[in-house]
Amino acid sequence: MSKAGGPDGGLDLGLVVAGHGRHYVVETPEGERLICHPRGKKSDAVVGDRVRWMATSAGGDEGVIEHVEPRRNLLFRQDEWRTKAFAANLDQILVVVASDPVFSESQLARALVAAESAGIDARVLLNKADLPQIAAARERLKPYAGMGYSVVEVALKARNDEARAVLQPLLAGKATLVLGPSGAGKSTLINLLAPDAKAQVGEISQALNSGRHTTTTTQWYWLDGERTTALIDSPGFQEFGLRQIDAQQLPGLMPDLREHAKQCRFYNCTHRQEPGCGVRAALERGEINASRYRIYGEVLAELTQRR
Ligand SMILES: Nc1nc2c(ncn2[C@@H]2O[C@H](COP(=O)(O)OP(=O)(O)O)[C@@H](O)[C@H]2O)c(=O)[nH]1
Ligand SMILES: [Mg+2]
Ligand SMILES: [Zn+2]
Repeated sequence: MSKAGGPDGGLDLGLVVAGHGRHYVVETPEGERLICHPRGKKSDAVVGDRVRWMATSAGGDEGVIEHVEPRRNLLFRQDEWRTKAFAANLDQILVVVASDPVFSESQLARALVAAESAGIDARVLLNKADLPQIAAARERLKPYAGMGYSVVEVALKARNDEARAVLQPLLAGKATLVLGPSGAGKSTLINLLAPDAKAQVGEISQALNSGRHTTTTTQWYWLDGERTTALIDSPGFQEFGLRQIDAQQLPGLMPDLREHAKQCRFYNCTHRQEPGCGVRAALERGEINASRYRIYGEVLAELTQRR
C-alpha cells in the first residue's frame, strides 16, 4: 500500500514495532504491519523509530527502510565491547522489580542513570506486594522515593484489577519502555494491559521467537485501539554498562548525589577523597544511602578505567 507524493519523496512513514537483527516489523499509520529490511548493510533502526520506507513486493507486505527520522531520545547501554540500543522516542521508562526474586540494586541504579542521561523520565514498579518479602524490598527502594523517583507498588497477578487501575493513568498516552530482571513480572504486566499481546507480536515474530522461553526481541505493544498508549518489552540483559557517560557527568545523573555535590569545595570533586566534599558529608550524616555511594564508586571506577 505504497502511495506516492508524501513529504519525503513519496516514501511512507512507519513505526518500528519489532526488530529481529536484519529485519524489522514496521507499522503503517493505518495500523498495518509489514516486514522491512534496511537499505544497505548497516541496520541502525531500533524499536520506536519513525522510518521512511518503500514497498518492495507487489502486495506491499514487504519493504525496505530508506532512512530513520531524527530521534527525540534513545535509551542504550554500552559496555567495554559494544553498544546496545533498547528503544527510541520514549516518554518514560518503567523499571520493574519484585519482592522476589531479590533484585540487584546496581542494575536498578544503572537503568535510572541511563534514563537520566538520555533525558527520559523513569519510574520504579515494585511488584509482588502480596509476598512477605515485600517489606525488605520496600525498604531498599526508600532512597529512590526519597530522591524523587516515583515508586509504585503493585501485585500484578495477585491483585490484578487494582494494579490495572493504578497503572492505567500513569501510562495513558505515553510510550513506556519496560525494563527489569527476569522474573520480576514484565510479561505479566504486558499481558494484563495488552490482552491481545500475542496477536500483536504477529506470525513472523512468533515464528522467530518460537521455542524460546524468554523475550528475544524488543517488541512494541499498543494498549488501546486508538494507538496512543504503548508498552515496549525488551529482552533481559546481564550487564548494564554505562560507558557512554563521562565520569564527571555521573554525579549529576544521580539525583541524591547531585543534590549534595553543590556543597563540594572543588568544582571538579570526584566525591572520593577530596577535602570539603558535600557528598561524603551527606553520606556521613546518613542523607545519602551507603549502597548508593558504593554503586557510584563502582560505576565511576568503570568509567575511569577506559581502555
Ligand atoms: N506472587 C506473585 N507472583 C507474581 C505476581 N506477578 C507475577 N508473578 C509471577 O512471577 C513470575 C514471573 O513473572 P513474569 O511476568 O514471567 O516475569 P518476567 O520474567 O519479568 O517477564 C511468574 O510466575 C508470575 O506468575 C504477583 O503479583 N505476585
Ligand atoms: Mg517475560
Ligand atoms: Zn564532592
